[in-house]
Amino acid sequence: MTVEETVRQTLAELQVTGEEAVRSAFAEVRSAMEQERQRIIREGARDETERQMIAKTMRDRWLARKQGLLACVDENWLEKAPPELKPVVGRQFNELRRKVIASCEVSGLMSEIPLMEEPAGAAGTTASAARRTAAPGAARVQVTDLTLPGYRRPLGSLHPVTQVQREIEAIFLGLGFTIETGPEIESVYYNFDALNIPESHPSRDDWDTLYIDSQTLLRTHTSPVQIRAMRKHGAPLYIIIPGRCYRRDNPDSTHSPIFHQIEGLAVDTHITFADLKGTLDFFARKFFGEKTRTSFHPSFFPFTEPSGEVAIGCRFCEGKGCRICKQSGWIEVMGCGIVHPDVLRHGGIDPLRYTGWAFGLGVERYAMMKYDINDIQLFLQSDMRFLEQF
Ligand code: FA5
Repeated sequence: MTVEETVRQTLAELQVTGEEAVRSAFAEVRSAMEQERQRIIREGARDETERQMIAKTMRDRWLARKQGLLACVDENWLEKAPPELKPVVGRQFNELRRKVIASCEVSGLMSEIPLMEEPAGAAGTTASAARRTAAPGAARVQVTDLTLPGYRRPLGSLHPVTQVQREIEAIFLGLGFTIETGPEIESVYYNFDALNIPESHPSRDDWDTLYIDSQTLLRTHTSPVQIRAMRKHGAPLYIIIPGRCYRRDNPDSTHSPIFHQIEGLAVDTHITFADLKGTLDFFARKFFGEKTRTSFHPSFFPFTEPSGEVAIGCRFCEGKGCRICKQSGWIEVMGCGIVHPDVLRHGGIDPLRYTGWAFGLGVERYAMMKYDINDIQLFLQSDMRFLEQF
């Protein structure tokens, strides 16, 4: 029975009823695939076009979604396996799939299939003419046909979130800030305690934070790197901290469980709220356009005192009030404030000598504003129709 005939029948029809029989049925399929692969490598190809065709045929024969041999194994063996054999069939299927994917990948196969040509002695004839006239059984050597066109690989581009992150970084680098990074798997101490976030704060709840164990979590913001950087570098300090953050937020058009933030931190002698306002106003005009107006509203973060929210004049209605700004004329773009003295202390910096300001913004939300994107989920879906626009 050929491998096609075998995989078009169910295990019951093949009278495979025990675990050992399942293993040997899969071993036969693996060996059939390996033999085919060895055969096409042994036979080689006459030219680049034929080599590509042989590799693609092998890939499609085994991996085509509908009629490929692997799809048949899935449909007839795995899906129709009796419940008691499901675990072993599942394991065997995964192993087979890994093997087939690795063995039938087109570029890998092509690199193994040799080009079969006559010896270099056939001077004066073209490669194909020489092949036609060559005596059967003449020695075959591998020749690369340099006249064939090369492979065209489509050019990629940076993800829109990375583009916006780099744009924001460039503005602050221009102001003399440097970039600092920190771990995404963070301790409860750095993520909450050192930032003055009390045990009772709702953000520490299991429903808001993804814990790894009771003392370790996926960081919910980039603020813990404030403490790490203060301890590492001391003051004065002018840094921005880009990075991925995680929250147990249900995905919707403006929330994603994985998103990016950029944190800013300036610590020096005589830093005041005026420095914060001046810097963030400059940043907003650079990023959103010179005519952008900013507004600072009081807010609360445990790690800054006083705390604020920065809003920019709505670019869609020019401050008149619309659906996007919820008729307020303003769109909130970041949280900020003067670094709490306790946070400086946790960072090993004397709050009587130094003061500081900090801010934190969501990069996806900036990309959404910049490119007029109405659903944050698009950033993570890897849909080429979306990504190709950037
Ligand atoms: C914070 O995370 C503070 N650490 C920011 C900060 C730093 C304030 C320094 C003061 C000083 P907040 O929870 O508001 O704040 O998050 C900041 C930004 O992250 C939000 O404005 C939003 O743009 C973005 N963000 C938060 N949660 C999500 C989410 N689930 N999906 C996408 N973006 C999010």
